[in-house]
Amino acid sequence: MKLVVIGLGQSGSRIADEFARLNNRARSQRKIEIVTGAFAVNTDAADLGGLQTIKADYQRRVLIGGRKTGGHGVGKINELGAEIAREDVDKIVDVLRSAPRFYETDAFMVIAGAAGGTGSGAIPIVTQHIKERYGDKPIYNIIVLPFEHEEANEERTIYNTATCLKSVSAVADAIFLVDNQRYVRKDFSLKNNIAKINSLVVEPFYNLLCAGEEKKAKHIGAKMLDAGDIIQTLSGWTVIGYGQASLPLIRLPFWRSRNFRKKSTETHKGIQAMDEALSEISLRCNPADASRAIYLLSAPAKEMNMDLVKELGDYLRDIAPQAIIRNGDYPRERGVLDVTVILSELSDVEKVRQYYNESASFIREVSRKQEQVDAKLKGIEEAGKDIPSLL
Ligand SMILES: Nc1nc2c(ncn2[C@@H]2O[C@H](COP(=O)(O)OP(=O)(O)OP(=O)(O)O)[C@@H](O)[C@H]2O)c(=O)[nH]1
Ligand SMILES: [Mg+2]
Repeated sequence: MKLVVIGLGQSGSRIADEFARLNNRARSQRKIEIVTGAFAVNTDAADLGGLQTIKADYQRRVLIGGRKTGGHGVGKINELGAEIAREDVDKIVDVLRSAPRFYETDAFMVIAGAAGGTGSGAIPIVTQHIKERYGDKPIYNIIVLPFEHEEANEERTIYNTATCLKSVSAVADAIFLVDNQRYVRKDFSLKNNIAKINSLVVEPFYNLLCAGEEKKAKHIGAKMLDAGDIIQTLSGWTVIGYGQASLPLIRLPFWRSRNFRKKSTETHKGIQAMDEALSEISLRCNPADASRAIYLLSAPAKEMNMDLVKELGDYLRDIAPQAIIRNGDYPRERGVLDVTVILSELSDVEKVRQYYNESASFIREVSRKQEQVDAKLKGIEEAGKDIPSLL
């Protein structure tokens, strides 16, 4: 599957840059392309300058709102991010066609952090306009949710996140939710290592996008997972996870026999990888709420068999009984067996509901404070009403 990737704001741009790097890896390791064009859009010139892989020309790194922000961002005011995006959206949508293999694109992926200003405000606008212009292709979002400490310390965090989520849910075909906090659960030092988080965010997409682009028979599984399967799966609120289990690289001769012990070891490893994919999923949710799901098993051809694929399907069916489940196998890699899982069309996402609820009380609080300020201002105006003005 081939994507045009567009990152908005700082986190969006950096993750788009990571997708560009993923494509370089696919090209050099596997001789295939999974990204037909990678673009970064920001109101902040310095952040655009800090990217590494997206080409450093004005058609790939697009500065918007220069006149309004002087190239310094919108300081977390996502209404301003949306306004600037509305003014410059034609520039953004037009530039996408400059991707050299644009016509091979299967879908668009637009990425932003929900808690900031530029990306959070721009993503619904850009998504909507891409949809209007290139309506024949699906358009997906990746929305990065803030760290807990940001929710606790910055008033606008929850409000920006809620308004961003509500707006994209009306326009995107599917929304991948990625919770920054999930990535610091096991390793708190990651809080200060955003680059590592970004590489963990995009890693699950590698095999998923590559599998359907393989041309060599030895890398095509019994059930190849292609763009069609992914497009059929993706809808509404979506999460993605990835897990792996290492396999012994050197086999002792008795391992070769297809005995019962080997099979159960493979199954065990497969389940272990799927368990990891589910527990490391990009946002905590209840798999039973998924109406669609997909899993991809990737392993050396020798390690793969239909029993294992079926076992994994049964396992996923148990925890997501409502879901239509699609699957694929991808003969690749050495020494590891890995599983990618997507749960989609989630009918409930507790975290999204929380943002909406908390934001509603924030809005009430803001208007109460504003009324107090207005009343005080009235008082001071009243006191000065008989003073002549020099204007
Ligand atoms: N995963 C990840 N999160 C990031 C990154 N950069 C910022 N964030 C998070 O994104 C949110 C802030 O959004 P940004 O993308 O920095 O904001 P912006 O879109 O550039 O908007 P302004 O700077 O306000 O104009 C916060 O929750 C950050 O923790 C990144 O590179 N990766
Ligand atoms: Mg910024």
